[in-house]
Amino acid sequence: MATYAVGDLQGCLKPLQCLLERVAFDPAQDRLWLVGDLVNRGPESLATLRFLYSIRDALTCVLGNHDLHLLAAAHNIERLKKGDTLREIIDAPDAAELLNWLRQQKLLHYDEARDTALVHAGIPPQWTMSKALKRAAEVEEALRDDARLPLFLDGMYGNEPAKWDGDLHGVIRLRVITNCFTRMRFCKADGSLDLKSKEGVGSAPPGYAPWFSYKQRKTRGQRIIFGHWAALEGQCQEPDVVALDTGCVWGASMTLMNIDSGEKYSCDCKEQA
Ligand SMILES: [Mn+2]
Repeated sequence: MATYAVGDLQGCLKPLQCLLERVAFDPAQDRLWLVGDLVNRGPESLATLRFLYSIRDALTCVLGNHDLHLLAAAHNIERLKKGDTLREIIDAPDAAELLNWLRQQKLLHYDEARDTALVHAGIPPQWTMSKALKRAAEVEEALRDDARLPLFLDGMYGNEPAKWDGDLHGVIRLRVITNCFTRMRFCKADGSLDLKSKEGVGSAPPGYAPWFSYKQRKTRGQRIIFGHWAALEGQCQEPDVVALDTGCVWGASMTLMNIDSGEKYSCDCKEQA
């Protein structure tokens, strides 16, 4: 029995299957952790989601910004954008089943035995792991609640407020939490987010730095596996922070890691470009 983590899929099913074959993944025995952004932009969003659903008992999955965008579009809260490949999911006969599974997934997973977290974008420097888990649970509860889900999805969009404040409440509070876990790349030492820059570490706006780089980061020493930031090309200088998005949907590669040995595997995604 082995446990693997894989980077952003974004509807690229063939590279995922290539990786699972490479390690002879057995869904009856092995486990697969997913960093989120399971769908969108890539060629096979519906087939990817159906495949994941078929092996759901073997998965540990956190949600990314594209997964939340899918839920919002399916609830007619947000329109699909140019380049989105989500229509086939929304129109599928099994959409309700797939989306109902999707919204049960977490924003942050923490494996205590391995002292390892799984998150789409990251954990802001000012939150301890236990604070972060409590914040994530607030959004996870809203996602699972039929009455609260549309309100959350409707209030989720926006870059402001940029800074977390424990006194925030309602959908604004959930929006800041969601932005931290699913969209963050650069932030200030106090956790204020910049949600515009998407390039590599060198493109930090003045006063900002990658969320993982702060010396006083409260999760320092704990392992964090994340995706979302393709421009890092899987490189992160922090010893316990593992960047797994290697830009498959942009024609680069998809990366799988055995989370206990640290061994990495990659499959080419050229045909996706
Ligand atoms: Mn993302």
